[in-house]
Amino acid sequence: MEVKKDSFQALTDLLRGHRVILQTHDFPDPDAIASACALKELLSYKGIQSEVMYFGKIEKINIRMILDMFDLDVKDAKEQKDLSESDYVVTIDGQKNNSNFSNLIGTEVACIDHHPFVTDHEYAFIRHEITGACASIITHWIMEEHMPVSKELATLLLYGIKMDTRNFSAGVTHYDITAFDFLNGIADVGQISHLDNSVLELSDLRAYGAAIENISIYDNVGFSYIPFSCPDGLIASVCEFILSLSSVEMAVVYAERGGGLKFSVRSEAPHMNAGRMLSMALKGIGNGGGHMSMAGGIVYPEQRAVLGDPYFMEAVIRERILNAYHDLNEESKNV
Ligand SMILES: [Mn+2]
Repeated sequence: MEVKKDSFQALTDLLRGHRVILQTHDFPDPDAIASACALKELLSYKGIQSEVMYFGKIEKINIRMILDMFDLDVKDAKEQKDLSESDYVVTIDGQKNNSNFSNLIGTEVACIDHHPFVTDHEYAFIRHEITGACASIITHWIMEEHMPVSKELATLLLYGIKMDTRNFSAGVTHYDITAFDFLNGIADVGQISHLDNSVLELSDLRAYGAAIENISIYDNVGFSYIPFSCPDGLIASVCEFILSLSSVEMAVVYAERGGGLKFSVRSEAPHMNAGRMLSMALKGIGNGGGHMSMAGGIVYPEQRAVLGDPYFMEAVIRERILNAYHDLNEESKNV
């Protein structure tokens, strides 16, 4: 019988006898982790050992939870000292040379992905399916190979699919649904809902608390200052939280950052370009930019003095933001 070029058997034929590294995209999300760790198990079922690696950080609480809950062994690629060009690298949930894919020492021989092709790297093996989640591809292989699936593995894969399809509402295909149907009978629903309900850490509440304490609203713009340093993702979540207030059309949250300030903006105001607004507001004291509905920016420590007396800092920032906001509003009326 002829072996299909993108079949699981073609992949095992390629990898057998080599050191195999499964590399996810940088800052891996649940789908990337689930796909790589499930593939590791499936390869091991066929007698091939492999290691899962990533670049970037694992910051989000739900990802640290799945690593713990399912006792997963994923390695920070930066800390690996024994990599060699002869290692076989499988890129999973992403592609070599893409901006979210740092280069690992080794030879990229295979790619398993569900994103559109963005680079022209020549792989010896490609399994590509435009579908909601990469975890669906691995699930179908598991079904085809009749590998016994533990409750833990099914839960992990199901969670990956659920997260990448935003709860089966974005980019879902029949292929995802058949994978889901298979996993659903085995997975632990309680663990899935525990993960769904665990997006905040106790320490995050300090940032929310400070932001709520300091919130002020002027002309539908909500402002808040967090007087200590916190990760970008947390500042952005606090900003989205403030935008969810019914009286707020644009939210501006900034936090201390190494002597300077870190900004996050979210806007649902029609015709208001958040990126342009922040870039105008921070002109001369830092940098800002982004998209229509979201933006980020920074005020450098050496320019902080321009903001004047720390006591008035919040008022000065508010004035700069509101001026930019009104200028852009006027501009949009005149076109
Ligand atoms: Mn994915």
